[in-house]
Amino acid sequence: MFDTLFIHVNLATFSASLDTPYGAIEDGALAVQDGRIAWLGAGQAVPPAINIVDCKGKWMTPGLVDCHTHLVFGGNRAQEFEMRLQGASYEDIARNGGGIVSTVKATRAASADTLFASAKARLDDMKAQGVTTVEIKSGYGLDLETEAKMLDVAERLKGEGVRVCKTLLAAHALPAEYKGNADGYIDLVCEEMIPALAPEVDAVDGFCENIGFSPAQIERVFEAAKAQGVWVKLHAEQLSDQGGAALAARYHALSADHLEYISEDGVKALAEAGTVAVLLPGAFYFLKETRKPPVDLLRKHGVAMALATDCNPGSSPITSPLLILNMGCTLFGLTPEEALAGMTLQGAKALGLDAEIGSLEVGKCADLAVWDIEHPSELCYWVGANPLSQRLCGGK
Ligand code: DI6
Ligand code: FE
Repeated sequence: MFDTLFIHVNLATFSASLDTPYGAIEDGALAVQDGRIAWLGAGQAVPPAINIVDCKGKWMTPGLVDCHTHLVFGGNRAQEFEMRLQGASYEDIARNGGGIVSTVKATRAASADTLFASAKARLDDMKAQGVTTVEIKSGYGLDLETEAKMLDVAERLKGEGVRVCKTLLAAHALPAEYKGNADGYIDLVCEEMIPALAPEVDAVDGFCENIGFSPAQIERVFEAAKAQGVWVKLHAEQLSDQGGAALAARYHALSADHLEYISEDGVKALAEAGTVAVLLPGAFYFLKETRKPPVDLLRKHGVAMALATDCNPGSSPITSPLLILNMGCTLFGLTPEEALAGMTLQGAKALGLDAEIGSLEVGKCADLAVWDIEHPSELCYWVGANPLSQRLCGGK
């Protein structure tokens, strides 16, 4: 006897073993036992279960995986939004003491409880749209104490019925106290912050950019992460081509993220290393960028593409994974199947969790979303609607 059996449900499995679009099994059933998927198949000979849920023809997908967020931060940057609407650029604002550095001030000043409350509200929005796994980066502390505070808040969010992956993004921006001394700050990151916080995190990230850190500085961060045995990932080629993606690939990064300015050589490097390309159309939209990531090249070289909200106060104040699915299609030209795979299986891969989550397969965690839709493409189609009917994380 299984714990729970979902019947009359169309399954968008995203399983590589099925070659139907979306890995679909129509009018199927899925059984859950001890928090894992224990059985699934077409609807005829279903196994017995204690609890039977008739889904009446709804669709089930893997729970959504948001593999790139900056969910924990103090304050917000609506006033910068006003400035940008009057013509200031994101880079102008960053160079004039606004931008990431202004969120750093607010995050340092905020108590852990305040940070928790605001992050939880954003997380609740995501969960209400089917998210069962979220990655959360630090990076608005830029000192050991505040980076640790952010990661503690992320840890506390694990109590909210969602899987949380924690990423140390100490190399996000240069804090005011290190102005003119970026190498000195990278010393601090490599010698103190990474050794102290590596045991708390799943990965180490950085921002490789003109307004962030150089490839040489990021390489030092990656070496320090490697010494601690932690995975790396990188914000690369968002505003210019710095060769960050190739650098990330050399360190077998889980993912390289943004990639609007990536070259074909960068794409080839990702393909060879098996590094996932995480596309973030929310930031592209919100910053009114015009250069798109080269989706055709990523396809041509067989690079896995994930999609994420990049939820953050400066470039993507977005808590809706469904809106991002739509933007992935309308702005970047993904097919709905690619977009949905990007927020399930490929998102899981970008977190190194694809053996556990991201598709409907026997043995994987029962992280499930049931949607009141007639076809999976609807999840990319509606703007502002929320057809979620049921959400389970680890069978609960
Ligand atoms: N790129 C981004 O889009 C975010 N971080 C990054 O490295 C922006 C973060 C912010 O503006 O607060
Ligand atoms: Fe980001």
